[in-house]
Amino acid sequence: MQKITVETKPIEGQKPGTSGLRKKTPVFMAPHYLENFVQSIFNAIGGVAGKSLVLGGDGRYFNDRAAQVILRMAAAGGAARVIVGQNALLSTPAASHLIRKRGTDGGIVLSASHNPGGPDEDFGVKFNTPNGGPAPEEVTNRIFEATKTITSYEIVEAQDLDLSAPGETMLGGTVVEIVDPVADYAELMQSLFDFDVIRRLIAGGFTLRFDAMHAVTGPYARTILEDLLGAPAGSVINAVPQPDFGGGHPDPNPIWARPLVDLAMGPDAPDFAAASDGDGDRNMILGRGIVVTPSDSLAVLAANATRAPGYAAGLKGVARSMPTSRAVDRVAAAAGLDCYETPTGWKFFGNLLDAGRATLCGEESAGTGSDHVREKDGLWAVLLWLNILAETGLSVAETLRAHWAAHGRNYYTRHDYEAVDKDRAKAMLEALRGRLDSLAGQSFAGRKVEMADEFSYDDPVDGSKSTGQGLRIHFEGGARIVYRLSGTGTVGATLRVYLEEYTDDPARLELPVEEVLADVIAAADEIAGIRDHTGRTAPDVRT
Ligand code: VG1
Ligand code: CO
Repeated sequence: MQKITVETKPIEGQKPGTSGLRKKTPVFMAPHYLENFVQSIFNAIGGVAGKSLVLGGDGRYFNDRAAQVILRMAAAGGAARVIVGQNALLSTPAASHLIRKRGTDGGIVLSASHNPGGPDEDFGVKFNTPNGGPAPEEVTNRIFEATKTITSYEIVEAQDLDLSAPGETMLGGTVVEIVDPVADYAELMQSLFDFDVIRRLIAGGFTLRFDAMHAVTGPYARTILEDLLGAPAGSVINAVPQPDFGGGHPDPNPIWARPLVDLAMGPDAPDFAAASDGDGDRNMILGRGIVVTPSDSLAVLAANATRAPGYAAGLKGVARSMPTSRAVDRVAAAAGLDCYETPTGWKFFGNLLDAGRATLCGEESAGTGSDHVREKDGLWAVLLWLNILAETGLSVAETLRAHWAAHGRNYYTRHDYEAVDKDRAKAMLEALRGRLDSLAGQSFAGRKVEMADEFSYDDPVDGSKSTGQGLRIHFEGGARIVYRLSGTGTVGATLRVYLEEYTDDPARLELPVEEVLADVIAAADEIAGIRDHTGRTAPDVRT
């Protein structure tokens, strides 16, 4: 087999964001773009000679082509083994599990997650380290540095491999092991949850609907929910992964999963409904007539996790990203658990999980997970919910009401302003940053600011520091606003404004979210001048 060295030049902008490198698909398909980035990953980890890797993706357009290129490059680099999902498919949590289970030197996940897919949409490449988690900043910085100095990459000349059936094949000196993407993951789930009790719940007439959104969780959900747990055929919808996710955004939120939300709110609502995203790490949870806010979901799971066998021994601690509502903090305080606050992005949970300081982690962006892998995990959250409901016999709505009655309610919403002009978005935050120190004591929309700052994080495990992680305004009485720019978008800037208000007044636990947060929303615009700076009068997405 012929190995060739291709001369190349650094390509600008190959800086991994919140979760890997994401760009428009044509950018990734341009000559040398993918190859430069992959070679830079290899260079940043000291080459792949003699190493083993996991490889798979969410099935979006270019997933199959990119996987073949990466296999040829791994072979050229002398990799000992690449474990690749059948048809180059692996959900993000399944990839994380395989890396850990097989003790590989890391893995590459091809996904732009909840971003749309297709020839003119988005593609992404993410490197995960041997602990199974997204590369921490120290590694992504090294990858980025490598992209700036690259002069050549290595690749073997070979025909495409047939990845359509499990088995082993050789590519040069590299063993390519094609695995069923679902099997190991389904086994892991059965080790954590009481499948018998969930099976009995379903057999007893409990109805559920899971929307795979034409993305990677389809095969996983079919196997686990329908085949293993006995949900009737058709309980999993949009279950066949499509390269363009059926033309939508595989984003489990009330905008993009509208039909599922309408179903849950309508007369034919199932007892339980859920959806996941492109790569299977996010989740949306709904009950009859109710949408569970992701921050509340994390809190409910933390409060009830010990009902599932995998967590019966108790939690070591919990962690949430800074913009996530503080509902889980109240659970932790009540249970005497440590609660950590990290920057946005799952990579910041890795050290806490590895060090045994946290068992459950979550983000407001529909991400929840535990120490079973080092990624957030959509189906895991669904199964933990089902295990809890099966044990308590309560409905989703009853579970939430009981939770609010016990801990109070953190009303929460996020407003996203998408594809804003980058310079204007940055100017807005820069202006606000300059005024942060003067805000305490001032009132906006009738709310008095108690404290304002910019979040930075000192990792308690390795001492690394991450600065510039979001501007925070705390109000007297417990309300909070956070402003930050997204690190996963591919067009302009996305401004995220996170809004929160707390109450434990029993008469105020079931009010419309927008009503409770009306002042806080008005204050967010008054303080930052969102309209003036961005020219936008309303957010594009409210979650
Ligand atoms: C977003 C979310 C963040 C999440 C990240 C990756 O990042 O806010 O919580 O970890 O996406 O999730 P940002 O920088 O756009 O706010 V996924 O499912 O897109 O890998
Ligand atoms: Co995702």
